[in-house]
Amino acid sequence: MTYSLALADPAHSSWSMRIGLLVQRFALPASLEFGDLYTPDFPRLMAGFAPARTVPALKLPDGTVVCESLAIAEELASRFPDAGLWPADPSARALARGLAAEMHAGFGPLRQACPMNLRVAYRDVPVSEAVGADLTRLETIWTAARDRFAPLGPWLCGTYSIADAFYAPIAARIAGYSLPAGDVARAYVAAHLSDPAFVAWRDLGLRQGPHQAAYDLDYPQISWPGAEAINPT
Ligand SMILES: N[C@@H](CCC(=O)N[C@@H](CS)C(=O)NCC(=O)O)C(=O)O
Repeated sequence: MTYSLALADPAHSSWSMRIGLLVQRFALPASLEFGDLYTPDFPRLMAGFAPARTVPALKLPDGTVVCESLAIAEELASRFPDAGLWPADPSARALARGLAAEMHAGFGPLRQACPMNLRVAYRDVPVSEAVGADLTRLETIWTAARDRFAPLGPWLCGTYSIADAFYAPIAARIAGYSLPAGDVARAYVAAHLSDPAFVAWRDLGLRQGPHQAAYDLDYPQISWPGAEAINPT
């Protein structure tokens, strides 16, 4: 038996994207199994990953099922220590762990107001106080990481890590909803938009999964932004 990963609509399931992107970016040996959200396909997929209730869910070679994105990422990092899922530098690793955990636990207003949709981009999206506070917090923590680790590479803690996979769907929202972003956030979002694994994941999202009407929002649509087109604050 091998590793298998239960995931849902690549265009919409942000938790699926985090782990799917991680597995693909680090070429980890896991087979991806997709089920369409809000269709009978989804419970059918999950039946094979009991007792998991949500995606992503990872089935280990011994049949153990791991749920919760952060636990899955940690388990993969332990099982593939040479892959470099966390930064090698201990300080960078500690910071990356905190960043990933903050994402896993937070940013509810932003996630709720701007559900992930890799198929369309909008402009003139109103930014509530709570969403604005989330964006400010992102700028703060991304800046703290980038100020320290920029010499090691374009990602939060230098090299691409679990922390970056966790923030990829946030980058997609900032781009796709034309949300205001400061200089650090704009550069970081741009790094995601031009990352080949991100591009490949979005391409999968364009091709796979049904149209989910619940994700249609009534804002003016624009074409998907290139890396240069993120809104300044
Ligand atoms: N805290 C969970 C959240 C997972 C989650 O909410 N996944 C959504 C898809 S993005 C899901 O499975 N929804 C189906 C359901 O709740 O029935 C994690 O980190 O994995």
